[in-house]
Amino acid sequence: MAFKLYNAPQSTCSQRVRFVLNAKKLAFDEVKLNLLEGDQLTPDYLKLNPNGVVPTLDHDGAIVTDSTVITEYLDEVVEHDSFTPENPVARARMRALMHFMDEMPAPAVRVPTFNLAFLPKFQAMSREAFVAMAESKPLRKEFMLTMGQTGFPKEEMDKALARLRRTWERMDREIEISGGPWLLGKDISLADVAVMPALVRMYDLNYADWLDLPRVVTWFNAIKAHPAFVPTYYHGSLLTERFPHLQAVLAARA
Ligand SMILES: N[C@@H](CCC(=O)N[C@@H](CS)C(=O)NCC(=O)O)C(=O)O
Repeated sequence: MAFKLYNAPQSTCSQRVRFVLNAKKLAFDEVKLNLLEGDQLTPDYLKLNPNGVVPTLDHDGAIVTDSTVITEYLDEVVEHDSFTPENPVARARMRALMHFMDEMPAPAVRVPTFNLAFLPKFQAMSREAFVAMAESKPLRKEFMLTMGQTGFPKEEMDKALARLRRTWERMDREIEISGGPWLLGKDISLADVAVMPALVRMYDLNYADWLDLPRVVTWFNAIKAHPAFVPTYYHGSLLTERFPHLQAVLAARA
């Protein structure tokens, strides 16, 4: 079995897939795309992933897209170190949580990410170049045009942060119900993997507003201690490692 992963080091969706590959100890050829340079929008890449986003998995020539779909696919084709409960009710619960993660924290983290880390790059572009770049994005055109070159207004930031806070509270309730330490109980599942990058991102951006939720604190420590965590978050995977200007932005906010 040969796996090739088209992804980006700092991409939260890519981090989900790298975590599962690493946890299953699967060797993979990593193709790193520079999303700010538009590598995800080239005609060749769009043939693989018409959404113009990462990650994309090539498994012996079969192309699989969308991070939650890829993690489920990997767990189906490689059975060892399973992330999926056997019981169909528990499996349905896991999938419902994965949908929740895709609906709530995954889009919400984009707002602080773009405002704090990516905006300087877009501000340095001419208006024409920025609009052309936004227009070329199959999935994120409206998102980019709404952000514009001045960034999302405070109101949008506040809404995104509120959605993230509600995510941590939901995690806290799920862990309480399941008995923890993971969302579904004693075994880690794909639902944990789905939310992991949102917490890592917000921690990196100095917005870890779950410290009053001890179950979530314990969960975060547990995922950081998982053997797949360090190989997934190799140097350059955190925004503060990739964008040195962020240190000053975060210091000014503190
Ligand atoms: N639902 C997709 C979303 C993928 C996605 O939004 N990827 C981001 C990085 S995390 C991306 O490639 N963005 C490129 C862009 O905005 O042009 C998934 O989970 O794979």
